[in-house]
Amino acid sequence: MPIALTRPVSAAMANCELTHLERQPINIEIARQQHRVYEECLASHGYTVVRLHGSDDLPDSVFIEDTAIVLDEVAIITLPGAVSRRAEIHAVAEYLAKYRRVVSIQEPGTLDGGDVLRIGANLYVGISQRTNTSGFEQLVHAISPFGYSVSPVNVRGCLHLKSAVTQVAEDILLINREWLDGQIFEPYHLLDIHAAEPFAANALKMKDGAVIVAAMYSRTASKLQAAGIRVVPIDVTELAKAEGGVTCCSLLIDSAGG
Ligand code: CIR
Repeated sequence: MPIALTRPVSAAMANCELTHLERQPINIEIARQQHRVYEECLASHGYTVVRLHGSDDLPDSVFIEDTAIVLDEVAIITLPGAVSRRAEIHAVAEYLAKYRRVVSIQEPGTLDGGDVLRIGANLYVGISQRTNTSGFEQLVHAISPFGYSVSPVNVRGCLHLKSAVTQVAEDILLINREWLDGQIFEPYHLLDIHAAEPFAANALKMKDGAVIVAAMYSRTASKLQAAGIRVVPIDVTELAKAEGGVTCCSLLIDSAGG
């Protein structure tokens, strides 16, 4: 059974990193409730949800996606671009080391999991404010022996590559072309977000093909539905105030072994 690794909302989430948003009050109880619904959704779509322990010292620790890239052959532990987030990696590394060989990104490299879009054996890596070329090169070195192709993509105006593009069906990517040059993705069918919903490109495709989207982006959700995609809208308003999307609250792992 596939695993969804999660981490609870920190009591300190109000002190989260923010890059493109103004700080707004976050209701931690509502954030926790939204996160629980998100976990329940993953469970009802076939994932075993494994919740690591929380940390009130790590405001952004709920955004576990940024701490690792898990492939069948190896797990890459990232070095998050935001210094305040670096201590998040330890609990994740400890868990993943039970199931995978673990390789860690080292300074001067930085890499956030939100910058890594995997489509089968192709990995696209956002070069962003959080991920630098050394982090990219270390990732290439760690995984190309296993037959993965790894391509850099410059992103601008958003936090991560997956703020701008995610996979929503086998051959369909949901994209905001304002935030990257979409040319590299042209072999896929590209579905543009609704222009009034720039943050809507972050969607999470589950194993059964259903796609979690943020409920507030209903116009983009309608476009997905019109393309034949099964959409599961979830309220994530409080997590979004911390600049989090729906991919970043879990690490989806095909199987514990492998
Ligand atoms: C940060 O700025 O690092 C957090 N406040 C939000 C991280 C969101 N991560 C993601 O989309 N992969």
